[in-house]
Amino acid sequence: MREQLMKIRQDASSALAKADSVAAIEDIRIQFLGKKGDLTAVLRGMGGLSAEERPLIGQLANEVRAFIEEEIEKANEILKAKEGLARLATEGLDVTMPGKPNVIGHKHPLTMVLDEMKSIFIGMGYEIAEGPEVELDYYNFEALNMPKHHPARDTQDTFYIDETVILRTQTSSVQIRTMENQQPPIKIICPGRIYRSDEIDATHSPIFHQLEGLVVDKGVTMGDLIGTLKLFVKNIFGENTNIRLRPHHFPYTEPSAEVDVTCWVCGGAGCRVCKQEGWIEILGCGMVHPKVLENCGIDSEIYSGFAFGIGVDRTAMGRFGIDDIRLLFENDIRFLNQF
Ligand code: 2NL
Repeated sequence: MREQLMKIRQDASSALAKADSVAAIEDIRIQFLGKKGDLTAVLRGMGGLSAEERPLIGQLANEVRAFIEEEIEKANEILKAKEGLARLATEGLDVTMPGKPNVIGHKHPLTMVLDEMKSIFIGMGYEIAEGPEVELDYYNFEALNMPKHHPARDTQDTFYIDETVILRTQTSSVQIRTMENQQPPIKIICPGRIYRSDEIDATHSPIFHQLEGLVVDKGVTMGDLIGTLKLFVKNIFGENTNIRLRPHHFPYTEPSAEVDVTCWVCGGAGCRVCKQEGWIEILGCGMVHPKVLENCGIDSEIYSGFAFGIGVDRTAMGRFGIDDIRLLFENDIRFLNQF
């Protein structure tokens, strides 16, 4: 029996040395230590032993069990360590691999054109003024000579927060705020996002951008306005660009004009882009209405001023040959990467 036990000890030990999985180790445990295992079978035969021998064999059997249990634990640990090493070999971090390159973006075409416009006016001594997009009806309409029910409000239908608060339809509201707070000389541009309740199509978006300009001082004339606009268009569209003023009506300027520039595609000969006209409309302007000056506490007997509003989106579309305004707002990388 002693020999049988020593053989079980030896067999278990060599079987464990060859076991290469958790399942194999578990099979060995069942084979040697299980209820129907080899060790149990030996112990069953202990009934036939003498009273002296029984405790000795019993003790030996316990030692063999303890030894095998320990060996099983060791085998499991070795296996775990081996598995860890194997995982490291396949999943490990290769620090010599090149890193993922950062994709470097660039300015949105609208921002490019807007930055260019700003720097032209800054070069002429203008300051940049900014204000809220959620605006009081007063600053957007009333102060600009457009009282409630004025027909000109129809062309600038907007989004209403409530009776008195709206999304601004032009950045003139910023200019009104500036004139309220500051006596002339005033020489500012107001770039920014504006809103109109328009149906979306290739040339209309409910959100677009404007750059308005305002100069108020003693003796400011229409000649100053025209000179300023000429300098601006030559800078942004090229030295050969000219302008043409057509009489118009805005409630906030008197006189008012719409301004065309010579077509940037054909140079005035007539083409598809300018619809054979040779001219493209890009902005509106005029001399600030005396009533608007008075609304802001500026004496219209002493001061005069000019103002203009340029569509940034339309200018960007012209400059880059973009034929659908929606492309400017969809943020499709395939489109934006072209600029
Ligand atoms: C356009 C072009 C324009 C103005 C904006 C303005 C601002 C003040 C006073 C007087 Cl504070 N005018 N801005 C003037 C003329 C045209 O925008 O096509 N607007 C519908």
